[in-house]
Amino acid sequence: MSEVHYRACNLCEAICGIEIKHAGGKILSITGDKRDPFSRGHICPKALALKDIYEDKNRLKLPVKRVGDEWQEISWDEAFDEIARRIGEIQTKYGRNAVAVFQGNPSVHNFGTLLSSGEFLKSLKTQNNFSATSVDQLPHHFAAWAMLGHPLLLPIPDIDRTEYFLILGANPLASNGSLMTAPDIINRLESIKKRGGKIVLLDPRRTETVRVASEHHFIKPSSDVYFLLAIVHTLFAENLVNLDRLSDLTDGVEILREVSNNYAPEKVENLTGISAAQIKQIAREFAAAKSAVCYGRMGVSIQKFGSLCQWLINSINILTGNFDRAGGAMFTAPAFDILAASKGGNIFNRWQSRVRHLPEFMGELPVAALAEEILTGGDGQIKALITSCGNPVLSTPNGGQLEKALEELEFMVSIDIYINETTRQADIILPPATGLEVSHYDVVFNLLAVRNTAKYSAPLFPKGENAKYDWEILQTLAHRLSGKDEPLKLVPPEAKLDFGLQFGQYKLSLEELRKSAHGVDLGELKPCLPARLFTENKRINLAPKVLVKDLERLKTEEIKTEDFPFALIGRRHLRDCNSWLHNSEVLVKGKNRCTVLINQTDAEKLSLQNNQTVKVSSRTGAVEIPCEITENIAAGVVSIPHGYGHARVGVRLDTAKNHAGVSLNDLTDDRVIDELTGNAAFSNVKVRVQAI
Ligand SMILES: Nc1nc2c(c(=O)[nH]1)N[C@H]1C(S)=C(S)[C@@H](COP(=O)(O)OP(=O)(O)OC[C@H]3O[C@@H](n4cnc5c(=O)[nH]c(N)nc54)[C@H](O)[C@@H]3O)O[C@H]1N2
Ligand SMILES: Nc1nc2c(c(=O)[nH]1)N[C@H]1C(S)=C(S)[C@@H](COP(=O)(O)OP(=O)(O)OC[C@H]3O[C@@H](n4cnc5c(=O)[nH]c(N)nc54)[C@H](O)[C@@H]3O)O[C@H]1N2
Ligand code: SF4
Ligand SMILES: [Mo]
Repeated sequence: MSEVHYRACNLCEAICGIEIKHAGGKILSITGDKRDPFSRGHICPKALALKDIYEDKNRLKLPVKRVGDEWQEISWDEAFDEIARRIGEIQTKYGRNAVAVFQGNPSVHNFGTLLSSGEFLKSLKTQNNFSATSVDQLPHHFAAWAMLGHPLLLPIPDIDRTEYFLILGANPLASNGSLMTAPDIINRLESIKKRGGKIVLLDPRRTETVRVASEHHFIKPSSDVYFLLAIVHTLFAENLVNLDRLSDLTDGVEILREVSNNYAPEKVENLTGISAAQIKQIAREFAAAKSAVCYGRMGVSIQKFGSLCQWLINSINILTGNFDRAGGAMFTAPAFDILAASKGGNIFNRWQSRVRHLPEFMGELPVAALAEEILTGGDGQIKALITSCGNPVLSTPNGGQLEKALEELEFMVSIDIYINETTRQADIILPPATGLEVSHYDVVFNLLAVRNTAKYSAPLFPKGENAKYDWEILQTLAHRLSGKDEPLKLVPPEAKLDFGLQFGQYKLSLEELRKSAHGVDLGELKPCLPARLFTENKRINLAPKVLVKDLERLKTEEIKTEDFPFALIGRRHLRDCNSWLHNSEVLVKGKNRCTVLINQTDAEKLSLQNNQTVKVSSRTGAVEIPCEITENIAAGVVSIPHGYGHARVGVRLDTAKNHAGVSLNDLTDDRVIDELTGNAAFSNVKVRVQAI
């Protein structure tokens, strides 16, 4: 007799409802849950990987310790004892900051991890705290903090009601949406056009999302800031500015007029590759639409001017009255509100990285500084590293350098399910229970969703005998590291969740959510400003000094060199999930996806044949990779997906090794960053392409 289990898929931000048929501990099928009010039955192929992760023979089940080239299973107690002792010794000898932490992407897809990591960090008291945030969405947080007073108060495009959706540097048809939790994104986007609206997309590549767009414009990599300034310029020049309800709440409109003064569309057409006429038309249509929203994701976040871009995107929404209004950029009202107990205040540049003086933000330093902090001797040098849910060798700029740096560490611990490109260098790996063995409530992505919903999923399968959850590992480490005498008291995340739900605005409880296996709908996004602002004066700051000043950097932008004539960008594929799902056979089968895309004209100039192996080199490294000649990428631009490069010695990922590919981040540059925040600038890496 088979049974049915309902839960949310936690592999990406879309949190789709899934229906799992199972019998005797075996999964029979995974399909979309049609009764999930948010995802309405939609899933993507990645959901099937939940089965593969559960059954994966490479997945670690017990702590392992590296002895020479061998891994030995050890008990949890032994592992915790040794970690506490070694970390303690290193911090005593070299100081608190000698121990660094890197937390990766799956941390935010697991509420237990998320709600326990603060306690863990506190026990270490290190300023060398890093995460995937600084290779991703840091500029979004920065702009939200500078303008609205809180880094997590992120404006979400209300795509279910908008009439005009202007997208820069996002590919939701592959990524399923980001900082915009919107399951079934394809139908949500199609609906915009069905109701007479328009979708305009700016991307240096003709992506999967072009299929649903009304218009696509090739934009030169990293030139979005000029495009956005020209839109702002046009709004002022043509009297299209109308803040509507927010005009009494907003400061700095005149400053924005002034700073955009120099950026008439005619001045930026060569820089951006988009004609002045097109820029003006987009500005006019945007302002004239009944509702409109501008949204920019990875492509504009991971560039030299990422923070300026996110600021200007918010500004365009505000200047046209499309902020905190249906169909514009809006804010959620989550049932478990992590913002409820938080305050505003300064969270920027309270300390700096030792070597390059990169600024702290939200208690973190930019991960572009991690390798040099390990490699550069002197007081405050990093001697030990703890990674959790992360694979920075494949995910951070100049990963090859970090890989070498890890060899210099005196001690390294990884909390991870695999021996992969990063964790293979650890001394001890602590493997948590994961996926279908874990309960789920989305604390983060309900905050970033296009609709308010809530859903709790219990584990489908019990965790293995002797297994521990991530939160148990983090809380135990925190307890041991803090050296307190009182006995360890583990607090399950459910306790915190239940408390937060009951004190939340819907007065829900965990018990109620347990009864609603498909999740509960809490309605569309509602206007909430100024109440939800965190600025001291409860006003929107349209022209934060720190961002206005950063415009000065535009004048000193470097030009491309003859040595490295191509601009390298990344890409995501529907069946990839950053670096860690290539061990799933269903996801990796088919055509090789780790190729470099190159435009037809460029290929002709270099006399390349399709599928020929080429050498791509940059300041930091070189890779050999098959080329894919296409008209779907702008001339002068090439693209490689990130998250590959599994052929390294010692990696224990049997399936991934057969689809190894090369790592994009062996080419990206830790020195090329958004200098304001230190966020990695992965877009527009200067490279050379040669036939071999
Ligand atoms: N060039 C370039 N680089 C990029 C990007 C890009 O677009 N271009 N994208 C960036 C972005 S947006 C991100 S978010 C980062 C991601 O970068 P990371 O977070 O560093 O890398 P992931 O590939 O997500 O690796 C996740 C790790 O968590 C482990 N893991 C999976 N499930 C669990 C679990 O339940 N518990 C624990 N403890 N571990 C688990 C996996 O085995 C893997 O080691 O990559 C960034 N890097
Ligand atoms: N299938 C799949 N889904 C995922 C992930 C995955 O690895 N695979 N990762 C998840 C994660 S961690 C994240 S953060 C999200 C990211 O979600 P998205 O941001 O939607 O995904 P990307 O594919 O990185 O889209 C970035 C787009 O920016 C374009 N681009 C590059 N440079 C520029 C530029 O200078 N200007 C402009 N305008 N565009 C540029 C690229 O061509 C690309 O199409 O996806 C999530 N979902
Ligand atoms: S879109 Fe994301 S949440 Fe939905 S099934 Fe795919 S991976 Fe899971
Ligand atoms: Mo990400």
